Amino acid sequence: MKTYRIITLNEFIIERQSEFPYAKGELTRLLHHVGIAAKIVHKKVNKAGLVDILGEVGSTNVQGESQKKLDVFADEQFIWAMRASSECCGIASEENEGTIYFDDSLSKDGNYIFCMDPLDGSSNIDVNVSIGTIFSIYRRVSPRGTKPRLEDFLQPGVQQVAAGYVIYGSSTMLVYTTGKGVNGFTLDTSIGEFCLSHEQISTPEQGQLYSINEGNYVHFPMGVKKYIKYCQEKDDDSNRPYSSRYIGSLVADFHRNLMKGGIFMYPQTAASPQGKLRLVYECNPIAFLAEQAGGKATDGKQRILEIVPKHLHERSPFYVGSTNMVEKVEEFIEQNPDNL
Ligand code: P6P
Repeated sequence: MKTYRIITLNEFIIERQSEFPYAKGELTRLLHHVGIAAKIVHKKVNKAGLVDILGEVGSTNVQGESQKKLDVFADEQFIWAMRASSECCGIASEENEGTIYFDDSLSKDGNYIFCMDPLDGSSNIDVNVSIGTIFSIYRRVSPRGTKPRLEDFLQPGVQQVAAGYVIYGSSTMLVYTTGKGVNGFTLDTSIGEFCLSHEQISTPEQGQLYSINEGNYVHFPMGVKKYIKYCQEKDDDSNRPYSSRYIGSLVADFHRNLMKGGIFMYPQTAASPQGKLRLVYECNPIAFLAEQAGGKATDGKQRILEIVPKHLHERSPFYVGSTNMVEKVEEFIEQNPDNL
């Protein structure tokens, strides 16, 4: 009888490191340390209701949002892990206005920079809704051994060498890509290892789910309004109406649509004329994963991964998921230009 043996994240990374176009151990160490930080954050998130780690630190992050202790904790853990990897020389994080750089001997020669939203959807922590860490890895473009420059962090998404997310949900999963497909690992707490559970994830080119905050409907571009109505109409192939599914936590909404097929949309609204989601550490990593799984990601007009960021925390309208659905909403947007 064939005995099934689990493949741990570290074993998988080492097995696949020959696919990585740079020095073998570098990516291995980076992703290994992402895994360590994810396990530490998992432990805290899982007990959030039990220990006094809820509630607000009292400070606010660069977005003006009140920081909950878990945001700060997660930010610290991933910064620590990246420093410890000795491969990362700098970090951009949603929780920090400026970039962080490591000038200690261990890390200042690192070839990589790390961009992250350490705990996205944290407003859901208190109500036990899935939340996530989103990350993106680039090779630095400034000279090795010098202080990283803003240009290292404002590269277009096509330059990502790896990207992924951790979803802290009914189970904790790490899902990542290095440009050779998308693989998912589920944390087995009995052995403290992320184990390969979803190999070569491929997202359906057509889905039945659409995800958008319809509370903003009146402010959406006309093309988006028409697409939402299209999703709600019955058609003769009985594909539609689609079901609306919206959690309000990007990683949770995206992960469900990635696995089942669907589209996630966050258009520009009155409150967020450029969209709400951040290009560098939310849209780009999710877009890389979507494309690697056979899906698509645009700002409604252009490929997300080709946008050259101008500012670290800049926002972008975001449409991501099953290719047919993203192309359909782009069609509606093109046919219904807004006289902005
Ligand atoms: P809204 C969470 O705050 C977040 O950044 C994403 O995780 C999520 O997709 C979005 O905002 C939800 O925003 O305006 O619908 O509550």
